[in-house]
Amino acid sequence: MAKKKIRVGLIGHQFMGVAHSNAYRNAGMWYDLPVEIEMKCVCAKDTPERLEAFAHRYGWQETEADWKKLVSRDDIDLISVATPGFLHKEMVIEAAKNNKHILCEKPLANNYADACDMLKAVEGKSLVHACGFSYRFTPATALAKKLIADGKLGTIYHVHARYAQDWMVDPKAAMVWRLQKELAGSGSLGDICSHSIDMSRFMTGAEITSLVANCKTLVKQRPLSADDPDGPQGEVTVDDVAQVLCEYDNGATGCFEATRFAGGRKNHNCIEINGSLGSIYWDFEEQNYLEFCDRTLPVELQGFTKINATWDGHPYGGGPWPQGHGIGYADCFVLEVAHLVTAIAKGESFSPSFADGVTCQRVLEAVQESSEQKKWISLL
Ligand code: SOE
Repeated sequence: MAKKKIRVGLIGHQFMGVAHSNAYRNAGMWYDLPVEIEMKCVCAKDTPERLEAFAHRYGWQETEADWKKLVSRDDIDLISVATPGFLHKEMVIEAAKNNKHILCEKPLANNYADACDMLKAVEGKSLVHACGFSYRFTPATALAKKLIADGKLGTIYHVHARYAQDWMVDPKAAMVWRLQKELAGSGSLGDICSHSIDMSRFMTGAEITSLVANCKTLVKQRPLSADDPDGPQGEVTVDDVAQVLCEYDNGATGCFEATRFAGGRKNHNCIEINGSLGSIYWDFEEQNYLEFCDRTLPVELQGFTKINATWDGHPYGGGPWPQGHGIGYADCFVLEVAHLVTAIAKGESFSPSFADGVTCQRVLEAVQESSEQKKWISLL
């Protein structure tokens, strides 16, 4: 029997637009889904020729220049929002009004109030909403969550996460939208610390209750054009680095750093969690592996064991490839989309949802507040 179709509309065709396109194109090939994904239409601000070329290359049937027309089409069920943060709110609210299921990239919004409005727009409607914390969908992070839920780490004492990149370390690197507050909301904080905050919530199930933070812009002026590094300069209005100390509702303490100034670090998204019975460590750059120290073993056998989380028996074991063959960055999005369309088909909710996006956004806002006021902020 022919499968029911989920017809998708994508807004945005840059980095995340590509990641989403690849996921919609391949999810049904790698996973046995209860629905068929139809890549109906892509919308982005570009010349018609370039948008056509994108659609052709990534498998979209049609193009549309006006996102309002896209989200109100009757022949589209799911809208993917893969645009800069300042556009999320209006697009999501309009899509919700038109009863579309929605996948919105992270951070959910540029501020907490907007994120709350977006959640309100989808609440009470029979639509599935998803916030794109894609790193949740890796075998090793799923295994870490399972070990913690199974009590293998015992009482959780510490979360220590660092998300370090280096694409802004050159002071002559040019201005981009991610460095402008009105477009991006914040810098490293919203762009990458949001992933770490969400990961700590995902793995531990604990919520941040208070925090103190320091956010800093390290290079305040940047060339407006990459072709003219000594030409006209623009002001960087977001943080280059965000550092946070926090407390969790399970009694644990946390420590986060997010930076784009860590020379040699390209996508060093790592997290260590220490408990009374053991510890885990994960680094996205070795994403198929989870390091686990089991303190219940005889002391001479203790230490971090590097577990390949793509073997059978692990949360995503028995996936499309034989065990041990590993998966990559694009696969996180494929798994995210596979879970999302399955949830839509079954009428179930999806996690991470807009509610997760809102919780993360509240933490991000408290970080900014703490850094500005130089004091601890309570989230209770
Ligand atoms: C850029 O810093 C970026 O692409 C983020 O926006 C993504 O969320 C992260 O996964 C990789 O880095």
